[in-house]
Amino acid sequence: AEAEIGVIGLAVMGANLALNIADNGYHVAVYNRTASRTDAFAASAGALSDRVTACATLEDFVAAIRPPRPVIIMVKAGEPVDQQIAALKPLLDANDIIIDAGNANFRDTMRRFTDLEGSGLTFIGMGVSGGEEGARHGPSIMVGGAEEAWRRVEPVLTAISAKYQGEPCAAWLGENGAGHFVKTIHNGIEYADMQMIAEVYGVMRDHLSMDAASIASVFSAWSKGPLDSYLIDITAEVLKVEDAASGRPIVDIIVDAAGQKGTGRWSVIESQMMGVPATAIEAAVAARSLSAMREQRATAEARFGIPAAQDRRDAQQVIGDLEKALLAGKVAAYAQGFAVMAAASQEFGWNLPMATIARIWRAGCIIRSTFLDEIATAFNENPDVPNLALTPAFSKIIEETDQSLRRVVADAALNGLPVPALASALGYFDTYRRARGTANLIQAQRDFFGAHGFARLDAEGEHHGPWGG
Ligand code: NBP
Repeated sequence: AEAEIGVIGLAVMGANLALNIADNGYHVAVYNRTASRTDAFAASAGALSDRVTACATLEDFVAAIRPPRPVIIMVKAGEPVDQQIAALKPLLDANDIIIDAGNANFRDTMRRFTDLEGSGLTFIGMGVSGGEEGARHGPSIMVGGAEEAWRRVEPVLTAISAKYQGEPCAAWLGENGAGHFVKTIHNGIEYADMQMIAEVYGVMRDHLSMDAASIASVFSAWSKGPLDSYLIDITAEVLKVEDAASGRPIVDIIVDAAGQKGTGRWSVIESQMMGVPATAIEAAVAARSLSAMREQRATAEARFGIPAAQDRRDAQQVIGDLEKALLAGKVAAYAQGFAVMAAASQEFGWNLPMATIARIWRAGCIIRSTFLDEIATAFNENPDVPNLALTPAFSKIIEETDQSLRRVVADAALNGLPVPALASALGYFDTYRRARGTANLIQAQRDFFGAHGFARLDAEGEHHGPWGG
């Protein structure tokens, strides 16, 4: 047994993670349910073959790893993970560590922790972000489990992780489901980021009548400013790509129906369960669902048409506003995502380190950006702030972008351009910043029909109204 670690599952993510591990000087054993995939992987390992032991059976795989064995499972999330754990369990020894590195629902991770209790085996639920490229050259790694177990795998995980100015983007975030929960919220924020980018693209395409190449130039310019991020970079890049067959921009040929695998939805469900609004993520998830209803949308357009265009403001002014609106929308989405994590930290007793989370998202993952460096600094300086928007740095961004967000949402409303995530960000800020809201009326209604009672501004205790009296 010479391997120091094992990887099960050699589809895109597992294969690249295994190569990354070998690249960092570790000897890795690999196994995949379907042997042909294992063979293909072994054949592709090239110069790294010396440090790869490809195994045809799970027994050979376990035997190839030096105990106590760290075993990374990188298979399709859900049932396959349970099946893989069940198959592994009888073959492993006490102190071996099973690491589920897929996109697990953290509630499944919590259940797996409970199921493995008393088995002598150690479990880690690990969120990995960065797609294929990240897995191969450095992902962001979010770890949940016993801190002692993390210490044992820390060297290899930090070695393979992305680095932000030399700092590894891998960290232990808390017990049991903490890592997978944080990965879920990462993906929820990713949904919001992508949706808001798509919304400003829509304004440029449908309101300013810009072609893909011109829109690409705008995103390229933005990537040198405060919006500098991986998602803005790839947006500029994809907008420039032409379809070989038609010579048209490929985005103009791609069907406008987005897929989703569940992490965005889980973010929304968990935030709702804890009563913490994540409106930008909700809007993004709903927008993907609406995007999938293509036939209905076509029917509705035929029935209602699109509102007539209003007088247009100067295009450069609109573009300037779009940049700032996107920044404002980002502040809302991240403030909401971090608030959801703060609530979950309380609820599940994780003590999530907010600044560390922002730090390990600065490189490797899909939402990597300079913005996250500012978030890390803000949480470092204000560890107990209830909302990112209230930190001095982010209050300032809101002040500087507020009017632009208003103009973008107002223009969009008058022109019938859908900007649900940006509009939700504005609604969130405007609700959050108003000390006297309108829920007094809701409380009156609730008391009227259900005798739910209300608090008074001028007296202690619970009161009822003189309804119908
Ligand atoms: P997939 O999610 O497409 O899963 C394919 C892998 O799962 C194959 O190795 C397959 O083996 C294995 N598998 C299946 Br399906 N059922 C199995 C079972 N019952 N027992 C054992 N193995 C089984 O692979 P992926 O795209 O590499 O993603 C892996 C994980 O990483 C997922 O949880 C995913 O959500 C997560 N993730 C993906 C990305 C990304 O960009 N793709 C990013 C971050 C996280 P087979 O070859 O025998 O069919």
